[in-house]
Amino acid sequence: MQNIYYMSPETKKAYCDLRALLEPTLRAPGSKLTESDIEIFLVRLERYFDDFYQSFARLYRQHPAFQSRLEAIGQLLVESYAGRSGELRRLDLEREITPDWFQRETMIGWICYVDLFAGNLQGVKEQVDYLRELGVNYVHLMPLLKPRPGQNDGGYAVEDYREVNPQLGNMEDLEELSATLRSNGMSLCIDLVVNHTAKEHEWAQRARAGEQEYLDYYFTFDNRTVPDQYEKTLREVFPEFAPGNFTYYPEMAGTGKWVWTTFNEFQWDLNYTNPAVFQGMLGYMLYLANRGVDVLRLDAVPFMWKRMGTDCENQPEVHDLLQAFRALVRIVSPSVIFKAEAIVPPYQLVNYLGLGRHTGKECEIAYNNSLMVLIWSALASRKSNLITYSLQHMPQAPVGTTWVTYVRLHDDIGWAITDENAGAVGESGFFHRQFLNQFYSGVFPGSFAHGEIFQFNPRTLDGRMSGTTASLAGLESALRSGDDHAIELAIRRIALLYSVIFSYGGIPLLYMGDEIGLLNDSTYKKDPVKAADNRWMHRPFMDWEKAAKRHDPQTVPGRIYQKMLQLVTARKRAHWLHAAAPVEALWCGNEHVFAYIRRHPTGNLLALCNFTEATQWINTEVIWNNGLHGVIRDELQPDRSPVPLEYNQIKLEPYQAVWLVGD
Ligand code: OTU
Repeated sequence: MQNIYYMSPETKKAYCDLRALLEPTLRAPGSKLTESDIEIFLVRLERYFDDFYQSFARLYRQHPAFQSRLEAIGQLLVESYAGRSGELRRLDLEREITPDWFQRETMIGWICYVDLFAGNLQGVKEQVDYLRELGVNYVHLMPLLKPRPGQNDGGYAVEDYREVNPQLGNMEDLEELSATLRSNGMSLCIDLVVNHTAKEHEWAQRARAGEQEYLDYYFTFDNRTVPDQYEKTLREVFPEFAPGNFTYYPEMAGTGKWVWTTFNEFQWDLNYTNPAVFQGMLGYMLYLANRGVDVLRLDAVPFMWKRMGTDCENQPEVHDLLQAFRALVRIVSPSVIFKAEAIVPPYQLVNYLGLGRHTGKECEIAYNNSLMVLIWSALASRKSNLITYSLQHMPQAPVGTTWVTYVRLHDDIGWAITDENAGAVGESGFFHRQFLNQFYSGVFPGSFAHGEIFQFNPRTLDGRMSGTTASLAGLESALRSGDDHAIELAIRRIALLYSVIFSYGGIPLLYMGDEIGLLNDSTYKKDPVKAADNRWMHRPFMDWEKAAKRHDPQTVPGRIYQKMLQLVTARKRAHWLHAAAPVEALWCGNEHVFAYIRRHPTGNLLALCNFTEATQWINTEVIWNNGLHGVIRDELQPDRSPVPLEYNQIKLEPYQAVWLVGD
């Protein structure tokens, strides 16, 4: 032992015991591992053991199977390490010496559904040139593991984690695609649904058949007594199509059981108080890592631990689960990173990047849903007060982590604006959220938006929003009216929102079709599997006819596409946008302009964003007071020409964004 890493006596003993147990397996006759492979494994085991053990023991020390699970997990690590390809092991080493690979300003993300974009995995491979042209180097393919038949919540109800959805291809296709992406400098992100399985998953089927071992994989109850107690403090994620959080199965285990189903009836919440569930999910993680997946998007992580009397979200144990998983996957495949899907209030969100005793030990990246909600809020209200105040009061992403920033995704927009933040800028949180729903569903007088409310809850009057970026930003109504000015404004709004997520900090995600302004798609209503869920309106098929116009600046898709390329080019050369440069939202003296600064040792970058359809002026003090000097240039302009500062004012055209830097 190198004595670099501190371990308590208990941990050290557990480490030495496990190591002694694993060494013979590592060196077993027939093992493909060379002496140097084994050394690398053992160095990593030593490095990450404490991270793992602290959390694992906290969660399971009292469990009768604690020791046997610990040993089985050790064996699983060795087996997975031995099964990792030479190419992936090389990538592990490369990323170990470049741990900021996902924090770099060159990162550009892309998300799509395999079938909607290109039919199947083979089709995606054939479209790699399209992604290259856009400058993409991080590709998130929406759920592609084998889902249950029929309704499957867009693939978030997985029947088999070791199989690909047969409609999209098979595991070999996925491995081939990941290799193709890798050779093009692109990483692959896929969804791993960690909170629940489909009720058709093998574990669930065996639970339904009454096998006690598998009943313990889920939360099952004989009657409503305990579920009713939990329900008192639980929220409903899908109040319209899946009210309540428990489902009754009359035939189950012979007697009938209530099962915990936070989401749809067919999505069964896993019971992580059982270490067998932990080990099972770890097996899936390592399996997928070895197929060449670079980023695991951990779906619905906040719900992974339940505690009576709480909303059963964001419980402290969730962070121990993530830390334990994180450490183990780092031992086998350190090139793989975790993305937390936690759509929770800002003060909870940062925890998923690891705070306090979890610092540096949890997810590397997490969705910044606060930023997403706030840009849409600013666009509707034409005011920067709420976004500025809220972001100022949101903690920075900790060192070594970063956000995933986005304008739109496959989900609805939930108006995660806290009453405290709204109150601080003189708004009522409740009424502002109501306003946003009215605005984006097009009901509010003068609204440019075309969206629909998702999951209206008559009890709380809460509702969320569906619609594509372009439709919510006014392109759909502008095209219908044929008004050129309105079309121009809508295009500028799209570019404005994307300019924020390209520069605020984190990996910007381009949602498929936003680069050519795809509008809401109503064809989902004809598909019985999708019809009830209006989130499909913003999950359109790729429109290759529109895409064919992307190089023609006379067309609407061409105008949007050129602006996207401009953002991509500007971001990739802007070293200020590396995630290590802290970001700070600023007051700039004009309440219609959202301002933020990226602080970099070589000088700062100041972004100014006009959230209105009118010209805005800002006093140049904001430039000089924030560490910019000399000739001021706009990094967003292809020629970076000096910005005229007439009468000590900076002029912003309608919906214009600038990224200012000094000499
Ligand atoms: C996720 O979203 C997925 O993104 C959804 O598409 C799925 O339907 C869902 O999980 C179930 O698998 O509530 O409205 O804090 O907000 O997990 C979307 C996390 C959701 C949840 C999030 C969930």
